[in-house]
Amino acid sequence: MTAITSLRRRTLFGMAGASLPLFSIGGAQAAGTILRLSNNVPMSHPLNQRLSEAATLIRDETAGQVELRIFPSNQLGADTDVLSQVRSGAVQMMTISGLILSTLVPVAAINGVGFSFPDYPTVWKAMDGELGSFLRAAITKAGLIPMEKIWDNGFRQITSGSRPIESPADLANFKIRVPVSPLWTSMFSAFGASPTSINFAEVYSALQTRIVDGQENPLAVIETAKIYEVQKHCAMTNHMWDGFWLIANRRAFSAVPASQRRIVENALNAAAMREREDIATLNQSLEAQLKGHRLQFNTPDPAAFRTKLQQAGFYAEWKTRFGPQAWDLLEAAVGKLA
Ligand code: X2X
Repeated sequence: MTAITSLRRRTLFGMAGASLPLFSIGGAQAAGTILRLSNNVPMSHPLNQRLSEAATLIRDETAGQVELRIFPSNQLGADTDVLSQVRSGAVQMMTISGLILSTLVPVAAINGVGFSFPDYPTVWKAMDGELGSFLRAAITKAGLIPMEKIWDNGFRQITSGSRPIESPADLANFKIRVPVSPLWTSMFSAFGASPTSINFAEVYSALQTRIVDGQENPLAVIETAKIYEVQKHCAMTNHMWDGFWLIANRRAFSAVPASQRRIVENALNAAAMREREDIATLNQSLEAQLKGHRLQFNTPDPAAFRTKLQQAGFYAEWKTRFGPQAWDLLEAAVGKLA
């Protein structure tokens, strides 16, 4: 390929879609696609381990025509900024909590309703079933392409620096970081806490400098992002289940030839299933591991927290905000909530 054709190719690709062309300097290799995928967890998190494997598989199965480039640890920016970039096509893919995605697709926060999911079998039945389909349709309608399988973030636990959280009363005026999402703010306000919205990119330093006293995240995140270095206590509240949707910019993803797109989708969905298993395995050892890092654990009674949310009108409010169709799908999976 001459320099001129490769340049022209670049221009054409640049116009056709936001995905970047691959072209070799002075080589005969035809152009392909680079898909940049951003996420907020460290490389050591199973999500990035499985994404890396998927990237290798995709490269091999497309004979090098599609390169999935993984950017862990918010290297391309904080979640809410990267979401804008994925919408514009400057970044082609990201994994994102449905609750943060709800700033664009309100109903995507519904899996985060406090104490709705009792266990993992219920989570996967709902998210791989009708509720998940409903949510993917809403995401698609907003102009993004969600992969079929949602990745596990996990059941969330509350960590703190000053004192343990044993009951809802301990959350009164507690300065807690929450991700940028109305549902999170609403839920911790209902507990009487003082929530501050902060992107995950800033969480470690916010805890270190005591801008906030605590945060909440699944154990796999607390471990891999070394949150235990800046927190003392961990209350096993399991107050919500949270997952990562893998979304793509529609123009960029549609520009990938259909046969290659199928390879990408299959690899990513299979990787998500393996990542769920990784987290399940890790969940059996993480508490002991984190105790080894001097994090102190306690297990509060979830009933008191749930009652507090009920009394504050949290369920009634969110039932209205999500609408009857979505709420019915959630309740069909988890049972009556309010
Ligand atoms: O921001 C968080 O706390 C994290 C990593 O769990 C999410 O992406 C929601």
